Amino acid sequence: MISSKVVREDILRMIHTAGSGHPGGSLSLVEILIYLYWKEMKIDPENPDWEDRDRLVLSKGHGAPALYSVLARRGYFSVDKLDSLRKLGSGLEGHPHMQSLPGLDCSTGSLGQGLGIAAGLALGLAMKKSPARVFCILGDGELQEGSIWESAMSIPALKQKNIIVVVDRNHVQLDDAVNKIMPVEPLAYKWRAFGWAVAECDGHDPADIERAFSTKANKPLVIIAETVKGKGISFMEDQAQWHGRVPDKEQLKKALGELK
Ligand SMILES: Cc1ncc(C[n+]2csc(CCOP(=O)(O)OP(=O)(O)O)c2C)c(N)n1
Repeated sequence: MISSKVVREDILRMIHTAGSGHPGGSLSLVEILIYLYWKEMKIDPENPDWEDRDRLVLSKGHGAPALYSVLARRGYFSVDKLDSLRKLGSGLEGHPHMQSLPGLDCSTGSLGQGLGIAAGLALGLAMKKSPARVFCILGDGELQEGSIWESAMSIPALKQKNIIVVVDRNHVQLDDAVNKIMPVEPLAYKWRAFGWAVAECDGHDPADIERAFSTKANKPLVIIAETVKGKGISFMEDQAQWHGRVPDKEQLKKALGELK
């Protein structure tokens, strides 16, 4: 299992080298993605197109640097390739493009679409009698998109059980706190009212993440993972200005130093 420190270093270096990208919402995803790719998902990095693999839909596609680091570290492609984030033809697009990189199960970036795609994928897999499950990661600001709630309503209505949603509840969206722009609370209550089983966890504590994923329910499961935007870097934590800002040379040095 890779350490979260390595993935955070990758994210910071990649975005610095690319001169573009989203550090805040990538750093909040680290422990969730590590848990999924090392402990929860049935996958085979040697055979990324295996039909019965579990799928991941990173609906908040701007968190791509975290996903690319985890995929590379898990063996889907060479770690050296991480230097080519956002370079034309590299396959490491600013937002995931599934035709360009092994290990990607879905192209995303336009917020609000991932849960609907995940629902369709899960339905298709169930019709084929595949044991595969679909994991879908949503941002909390993304929950302001109405299309999320259409899917949240249809998934329990269709009795879909091969789908697990994780909300990266970092409380900050593009330019301010979610609570100030359009509050999404009471979040657990809303999902329950739509027919979901809800588990809550500390999204940076691997044991607590594992506990949440082990929730047994006869309904689709949503995990609300409490996280910190910019987690691990003092001057980025909880700061909306680090949603889509690039660390310069000095800031990168300081950030990497903090991780040590
Ligand atoms: C449909 C759509 N509208 C706007 C954007 C631009 N955008 C990118 S990230 C973002 C904020 C998302 O906030 P949140 O879901 O909380 O993500 P996180 O804080 O985890 O990065 C916005 C508005 C987009 N990608 N798609």
